[in-house]
Amino acid sequence: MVTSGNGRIRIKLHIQNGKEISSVLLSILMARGMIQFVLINEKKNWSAAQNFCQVHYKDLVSIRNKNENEEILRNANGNSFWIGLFNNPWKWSDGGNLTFQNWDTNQPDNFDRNEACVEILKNGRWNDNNCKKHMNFSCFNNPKQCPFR
Ligand SMILES: [Ca+2]
Repeated sequence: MVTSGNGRIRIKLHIQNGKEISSVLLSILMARGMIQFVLINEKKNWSAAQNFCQVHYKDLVSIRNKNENEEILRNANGNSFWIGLFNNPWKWSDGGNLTFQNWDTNQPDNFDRNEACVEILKNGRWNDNNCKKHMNFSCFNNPKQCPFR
């Protein structure tokens, strides 16, 4: 579903298969800088999600401020999903600086010393989790490449 508002295009799209025509359309829109974030409704472990985003988009999503945190949450369907934050010390998959953090209460806890990847919960807060866990994830394009800003 594509809706426009405030001169921007928001997309809420459920991709069951990355090869569907819908994801091609999405790639074009993202390449043109018309949208920034997309939630992939396909469950993968963190590394597979990272790879998928790097192949089909730019990378797993980075969140640099509160506005971006809310923006990507808006498309989330009330489910938690992987974001591009990993390892300790924490860093973003796209190499960006960690300028904003939004951990949930008592997180990150590195539970069982086995949590090196980060999900965003439905309340918008972050939790470190086991990288092997399969869940939805969010990819983004590079705003610097956006010709319309
Ligand atoms: Ca945790």
